[in-house]
Amino acid sequence: MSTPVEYRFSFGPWNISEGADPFGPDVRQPFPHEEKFGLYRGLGFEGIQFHDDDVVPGLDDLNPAQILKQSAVVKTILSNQGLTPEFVAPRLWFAPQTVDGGYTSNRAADRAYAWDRTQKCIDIARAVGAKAIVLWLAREGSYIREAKDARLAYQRLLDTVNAILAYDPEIELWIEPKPNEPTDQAYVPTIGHAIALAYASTDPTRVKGLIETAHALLAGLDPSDEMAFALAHDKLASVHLNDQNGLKFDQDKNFGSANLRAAFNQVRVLEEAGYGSRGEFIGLDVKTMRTQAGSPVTAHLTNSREIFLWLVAKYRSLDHAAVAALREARDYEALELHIIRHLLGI
Ligand code: XUL
Ligand code: MN
Repeated sequence: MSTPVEYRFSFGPWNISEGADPFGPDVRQPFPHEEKFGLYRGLGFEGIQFHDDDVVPGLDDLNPAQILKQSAVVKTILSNQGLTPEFVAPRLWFAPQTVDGGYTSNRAADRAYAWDRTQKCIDIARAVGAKAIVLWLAREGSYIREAKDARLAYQRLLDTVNAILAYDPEIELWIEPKPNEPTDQAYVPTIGHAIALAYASTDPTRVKGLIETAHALLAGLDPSDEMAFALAHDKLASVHLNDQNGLKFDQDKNFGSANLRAAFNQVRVLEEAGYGSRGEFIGLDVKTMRTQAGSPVTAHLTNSREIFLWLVAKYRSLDHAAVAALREARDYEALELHIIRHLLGI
């Protein structure tokens, strides 16, 4: 057996939120990003995930020198706090130019905006010392199928991937698939789609995936199998562990809170593959309940981290020989009971 992985955890500043939802306003006081950076280590997290404008607010109106100056300020804060910037993601779903997507918009001016913003995001990633950008392709999809030429859209996405690889010879590109929300149907709904783009690209070694539990569930797939698929291709660069109670809006519930056994299986697959042994982070993309009072509210982050570690302990204390024997005997009824018993601690 290889040495057990000592996990490193990450989250993004958006995971400490003011609690607005589509039906109501903020319910908690805003908590400034710079003060959030000071909370990470105390909460047990050492990786920080960014959107480009988390690092450089208002970047659309800034010139390259101003962008680099602000990135340097954040880099210094991170090094003073002992934090590692895991990735920077271009926020391509907020600006008026992105109402119909960026890279796949039907309008050339919108596509130009998306590419300009992506270059800025890569510059920011390099300036803060992150080795990757993440593409959550929020609006790269359609509300109705007739709106766009889907085949052309895939070509445009591949052209973008290749342009990113050409723009910077070292940056990695991690695609975070999601099947819907905010669009009706996204063009990269699963990790299979993301990995196909990686292999079709000019440098497959630098194109990888980030799998979010809730997104896989929204696609009707098992998150642990999605993770196993990416791991089999050595393309699981990061995860957004959380949970989701059935097919509804993207809930970002605490890891393991809706389906403990599915969470256990994600942990099992990660453990079996040695995920984390090359410094990969356990990212937690969790949202607190809107009912939660206080500012800042961080219990959802520490709770999800703790649940993850409890499940790691559960996996490590499993009778692996018994599991192997039951697999060999093809006695899956007994195997299921063995797992449930173990999870219940009976
Ligand atoms: C959206 C989502 C985002 C990405 C980062 O559903 O998960 O938080 O993880 O942009
Ligand atoms: Mn996510």
